[in-house]
Amino acid sequence: MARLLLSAFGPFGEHAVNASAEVARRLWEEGVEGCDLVKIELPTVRRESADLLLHAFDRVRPDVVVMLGIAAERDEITPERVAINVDDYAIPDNAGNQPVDEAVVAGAPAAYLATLPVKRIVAALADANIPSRVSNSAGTYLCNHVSYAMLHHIERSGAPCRAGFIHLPQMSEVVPEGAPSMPFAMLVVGVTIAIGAITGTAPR
Ligand code: PCA
Repeated sequence: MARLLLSAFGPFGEHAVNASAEVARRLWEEGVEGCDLVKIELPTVRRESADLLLHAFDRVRPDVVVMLGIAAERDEITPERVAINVDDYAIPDNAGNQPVDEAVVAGAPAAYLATLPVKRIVAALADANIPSRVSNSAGTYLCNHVSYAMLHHIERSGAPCRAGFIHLPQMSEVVPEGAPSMPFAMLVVGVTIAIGAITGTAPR
């Protein structure tokens, strides 16, 4: 059994529903094969989000951390290759913070590579006909923020844990006709397959 910490974000900006939180809740309710799953929903607030996540990490001591969020302009599931030490928000977070060109962690390295098997995740999703690609930028907003903070924390603690961020499209059920999205059921299956590719239970 892999101990999995699964994080997701709640609503933010114009997104009254965040598909990542809905998917995480469904997986937590139904369970994921081969995983002892702990779920945490993070507020879309700069310091609070990472503080809560790192606190959960220290308590849970997971083997794997999968962080979820939405990238509403995308229509594919996109595991992120890298997290950068930059907070540069195009819109304020839910507490009104809008840092420009600031560090996530002052004095820390410029970037960390995710330690999830991003190519294996994409291959497993392709096998299931679920649109996916590796992304080389998680942006400079909250998703990159928590991803960087988590990878930095793991690096410093020396914990034997793999971690990374996966951006999801918004769920089709809540977007206007024609906007980029993916049906909720496909998102649930997709994230399940991604977790299987990480923990070794995927059928390939
Ligand atoms: N997406 C935002 C923050 C919360 C979310 O779900 C992002 O991509 O940074």
